[in-house]
Amino acid sequence: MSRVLVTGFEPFGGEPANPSYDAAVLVPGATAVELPCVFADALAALREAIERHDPTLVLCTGQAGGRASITVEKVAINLIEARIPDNAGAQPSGVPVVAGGPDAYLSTLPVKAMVRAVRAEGIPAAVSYTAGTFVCNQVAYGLAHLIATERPDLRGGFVHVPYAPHQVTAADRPSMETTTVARALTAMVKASDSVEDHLPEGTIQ
Ligand code: PCA
Repeated sequence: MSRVLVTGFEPFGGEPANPSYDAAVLVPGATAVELPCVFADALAALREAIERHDPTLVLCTGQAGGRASITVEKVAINLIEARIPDNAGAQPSGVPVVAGGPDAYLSTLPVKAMVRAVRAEGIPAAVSYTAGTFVCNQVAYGLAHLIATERPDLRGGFVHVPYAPHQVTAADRPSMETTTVARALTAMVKASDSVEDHLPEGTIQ
């Protein structure tokens, strides 16, 4: 039986909520943990959650305001460039996530199969090739580094989700219902259980 940990983030940037955590708590059979949107604390909180719950699969999620679909992150980079201060007021720039670590990690999850699984639910999804340079990328990189260096049997990766409708005031800004995001996360958890992307390779549009 797989033990699934789904993390979301606390609200940041003046938002009243973070749809990533609000959706994480709705995934059946998974443990949901809220990570602080604080560079100094996020990776320690992730490590503590992994040690406490001993999952076989970790799906970390965060809000990507402005994106219209669920995006499964393929790449995490070893660079922090904070566009805004984090929730502790820190705004680091030009520093690595892990000093001496590789420049980037590619996700070990079957990202294309995950995207297809979400689309099969009738929910828009895409592979993303940048998780940004803020706390989400830090967590995506830190998780990949932990897997690569300490926990080879752990499966894990990062997913960004759109704003919730209540966060969006302008009619032309994309959003997604939290229950829909939760259905997408549930589908991705299921798809992640395959060791590799067994579906035919090829581009995914
Ligand atoms: N999104 C931010 C950090 C926390 C979150 O939910 C990001 O994309 O980096």
